[in-house]
Amino acid sequence: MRDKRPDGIKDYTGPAGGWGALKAVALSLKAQQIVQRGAQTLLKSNQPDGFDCPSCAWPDPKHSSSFEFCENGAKAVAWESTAKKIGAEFFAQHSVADLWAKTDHWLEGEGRVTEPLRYNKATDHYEVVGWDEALAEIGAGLAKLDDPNQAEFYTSGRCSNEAAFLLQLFVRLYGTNNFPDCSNMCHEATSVGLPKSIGIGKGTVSLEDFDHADLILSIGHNPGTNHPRMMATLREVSRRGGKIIAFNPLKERSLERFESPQSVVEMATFSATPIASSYLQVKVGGDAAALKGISKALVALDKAATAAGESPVLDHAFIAEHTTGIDALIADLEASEWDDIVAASGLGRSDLEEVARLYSQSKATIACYGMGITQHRTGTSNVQQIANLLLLRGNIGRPGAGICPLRGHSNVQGDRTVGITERPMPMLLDKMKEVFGFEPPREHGHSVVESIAAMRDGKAKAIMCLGGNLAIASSDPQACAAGFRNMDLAVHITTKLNRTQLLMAKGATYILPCLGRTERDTQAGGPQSVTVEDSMSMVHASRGFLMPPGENVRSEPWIVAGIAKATLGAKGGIDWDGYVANYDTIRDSIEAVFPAFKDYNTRIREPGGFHLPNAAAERVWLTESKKANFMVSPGVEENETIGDPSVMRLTTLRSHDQYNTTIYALDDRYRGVFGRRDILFMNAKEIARLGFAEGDVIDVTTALQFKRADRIVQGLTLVEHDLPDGCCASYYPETQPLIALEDHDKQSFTPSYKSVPVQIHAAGADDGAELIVERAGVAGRPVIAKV
Ligand SMILES: Nc1nc2c(c(=O)[nH]1)N[C@H]1C(S)=C(S)[C@@H](COP(=O)(O)OP(=O)(O)OC[C@H]3O[C@@H](n4cnc5c(=O)[nH]c(N)nc54)[C@H](O)[C@@H]3O)O[C@H]1N2
Ligand SMILES: Nc1nc2c(c(=O)[nH]1)N[C@H]1C(S)=C(S)[C@@H](COP(=O)(O)OP(=O)(O)OC[C@H]3O[C@@H](n4cnc5c(=O)[nH]c(N)nc54)[C@H](O)[C@@H]3O)O[C@H]1N2
Ligand SMILES: [Mo]
Repeated sequence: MRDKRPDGIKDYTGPAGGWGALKAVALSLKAQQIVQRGAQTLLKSNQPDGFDCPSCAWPDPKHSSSFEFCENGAKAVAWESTAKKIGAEFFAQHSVADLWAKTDHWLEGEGRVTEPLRYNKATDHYEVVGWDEALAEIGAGLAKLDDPNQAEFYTSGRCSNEAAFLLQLFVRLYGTNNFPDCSNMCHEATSVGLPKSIGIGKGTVSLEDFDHADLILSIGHNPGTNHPRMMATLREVSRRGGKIIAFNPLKERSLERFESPQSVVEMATFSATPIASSYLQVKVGGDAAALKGISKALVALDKAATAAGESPVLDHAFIAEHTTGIDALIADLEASEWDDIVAASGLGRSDLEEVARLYSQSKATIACYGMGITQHRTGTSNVQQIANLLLLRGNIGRPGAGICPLRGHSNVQGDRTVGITERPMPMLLDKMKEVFGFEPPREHGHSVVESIAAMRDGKAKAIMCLGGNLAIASSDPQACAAGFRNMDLAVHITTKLNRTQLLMAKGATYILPCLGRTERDTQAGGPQSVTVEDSMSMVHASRGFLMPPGENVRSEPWIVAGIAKATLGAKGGIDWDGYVANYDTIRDSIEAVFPAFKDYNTRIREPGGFHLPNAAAERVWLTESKKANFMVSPGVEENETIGDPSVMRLTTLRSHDQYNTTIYALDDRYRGVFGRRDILFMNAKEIARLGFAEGDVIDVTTALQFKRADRIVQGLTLVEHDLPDGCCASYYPETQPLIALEDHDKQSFTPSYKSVPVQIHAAGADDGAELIVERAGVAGRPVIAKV
């Protein structure tokens, strides 16, 4: 332990979870002034008759009798059901210039937006506008574009199946497939990679499979923070002797030790359950090499076993019956040199061989992964290599085994299922045509990266955002700011105020306030429920019960239908009012387009909902070859060879107190950071090698291919953290300006948020550049990014 650390930095020695988690829940309820109401709300989260927690997409245990909530779910619920509100008075008081100078944390922290707003350039204020007027103007603005492909329709994955389905119907009838969505920045590598490997772009496991697995590979995700309810599952696996192997450049505390807030014994005795049995600190961006090393070692074990007359290690019968491409895969593995694998992964050969050995002994393995795998230039092939490893031992489509991508937003998977995609399958469009009698556009639309480029380059004229904080969540806020300011029309459907809504279009900008999951949604046909799909393809109903924050706040389906009507008039003959009056009718249409939703309205009324069919889990492969395919990706390096020892690889992380761009508070308890976010983590040896000391204030610039004068973030403080050599880490979104829009996975367009080549410099003078991302930290200077 060091004696003197920078302000707000401590050595955190406890487990994840435990009393700290319960204390954090109490504090977040207090901060939102809802101690009474908050506790009542939490008891309703993830219950059969309650609302779906808006935080993560981890499924709920089927027979949950006690309440299922977690620290970060509690923070999300508290943040949404806050007693704080911003309406006419707030916006009269604060000009946009005034709001721009506030931190992102402050903007959202002011509370729920309660009135529809229109920006007035003359006064530089948002002003209250009536719904009818706003909708009519937005409709006219969209209707007058020369080409529907000049409009972009962004969705963030919190919206319900019902809102998402109405949006895709409206937008396709309007005439474009421009559906950038948060998935494009998240699990797109899964959506693109897995269909080629196993014929479906989703995970194949159910929660019950975890009861039967004896090995969990946990790759590039941080469940203690981002999927805390998963910790109960991992804890059970560990307690019954299952092995968990973690691959992560950071030693995440929850993967080391976890104290269950729901275990009376652990809480009373301050004991904790060890989680990972092995922890491999892979280099940032080193997973491709690590996965190849494990597969290579596995093939070698198989050869040795066969030679010795022992039972084989690969599942040859499965491979022969169910797969293609094994020979090419083995040839590539044999051609991959151990020296290259070791150098690129940062892991020892013997460590990778040991993983292969443990894997060869496992009867049923699940591989879980998150953003540490997908947000790379090789995101798609990283995902496919995980599938390869599982297929080698037949670990897909049998109990206790499978692939488990940990989805992000609570309904990001559902939004995709019901048609939010810029690259629709012909089958979906044919069905839309059959059910609604119009010819939908066939041309592929824009993903996030493509939309931002179109906005920046003047090809797009209008953007509508159903939730999210696109300009800050995306890479390249420089391009995003230029793009949003270039618009003739920008519309934000939102619960809270955020930075993207302060990038004023050169034409008109609107903010439309919507209900959250926790709130009562009453329409002409009575109280309504919505539906969502979790990470494991379970669809269930969600019904809020709190009073809406204001009488002018509307549901997302209501707003989307309103804009559709105002834009399209009678075109298409859709009964938008009927849909809004009774969401059962939306679900009937979803069922008509997607047969998997058979008896939708009946089945969501059963407690726990229903499971969507998953062909790969039944070993039916919906690929062109009708088999599962081993996908070969040559080489082991995902980035250009660095060569220059001053270039470090930066990965961008979520703290324990944030939800994507929403910053609940400035602490990151498990990593020992309190009251600040203006930090660059690096190991002590590397800090010294680069000629610095812990606590030094530095500037970071983008290196190599995407270097540019304005790709700089100033004023971060160096903090020692156990990371592999050559790697550093910072918080997302503070270092967003370092990531070029063009730096993404070629196949899926997922930005390379987790592997940015950077250089570190002694802090230069703050040149007063315009501030776009979080001004964070009690100590040190504000983080400055030039825009
Ligand atoms: N409380 C809370 N819950 C959330 C969210 C939130 O912000 N807050 N966000 C939601 C969303 S949208 C998503 S997508 C998920 C995200 O959940 P995660 O996938 O867990 O997301 P991250 O925090 O980005 O970090 C992933 C982990 O990858 C590791 N990592 C970084 N680079 C690499 C690498 O190159 N290789 C490997 N193997 N690991 C690496 C990091 O150290 C970190 O532990 O969580 C969802 N749930
Ligand atoms: N550097 C870096 N960048 C990243 C990532 C990373 O790991 N590193 N992760 C990426 C990932 S995985 C994702 S998913 C994206 C997230 O990108 P987004 O989904 O765009 O971002 P969020 O921060 O989740 O959006 C928060 C905003 O959503 C609005 N909101 C909240 N609840 C509701 C609701 O119920 N309805 C509506 N209409 N609005 C609501 C609020 O205004 C809030 O400000 O960011 C990506 N960006
Ligand atoms: Mo995400």
